[in-house]
Amino acid sequence: MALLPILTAPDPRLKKKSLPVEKVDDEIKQLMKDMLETMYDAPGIGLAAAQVGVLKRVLVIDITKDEENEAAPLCMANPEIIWASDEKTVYEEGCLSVPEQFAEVKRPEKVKVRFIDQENEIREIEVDGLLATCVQHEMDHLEGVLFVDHLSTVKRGMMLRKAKKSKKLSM
Ligand code: K1U
Ligand code: ZN
Repeated sequence: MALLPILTAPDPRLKKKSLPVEKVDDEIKQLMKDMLETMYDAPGIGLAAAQVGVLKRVLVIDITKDEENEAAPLCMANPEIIWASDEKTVYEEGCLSVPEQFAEVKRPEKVKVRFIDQENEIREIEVDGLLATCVQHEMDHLEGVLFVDHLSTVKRGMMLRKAKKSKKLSM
């Protein structure tokens, strides 16, 4: 397994659209494992392949793991939202690619997602709450969209400047 370097804004690769994978073969399975290790180490609750410079439609999520709870990872290739609720919810989101910045984003409360899992099986799940928010946040990365792109131009600019500064200070 390997820890992968996480790209931070304004890296141009974060603005690119990722390409579908043909199937979940050994290479994609290994990528999913490395992404999970990288996400747990960060720590974070989600990670899209674009954030580690791989422009493939792959993401991993685990909203459960902490000192008390066991890991319950979700690995998805080619995820598609096939239904979204009209009801919206607001969560304070963060992003490993926009360090130390948080903002409220409004998104559908529930979504149904179709994806290929780590065993190359097609699956459909309905998710809500934080998991639904996280799936949508990670799927945005596959389109080259960051959570700050949901904010006003002024707020986005301010957060990206602060993220750049905080990265410089941590180096
Ligand atoms: O960069 C990412 O895409 C991961 C991001 C996912 C996310 C967070 C909040 C709302 C929507 C999507 C993160 O994991 S940021 C870090 C974070 O939220 C966290 C870190 C440690 C423990 C708990 C949460
Ligand atoms: Zn993110």
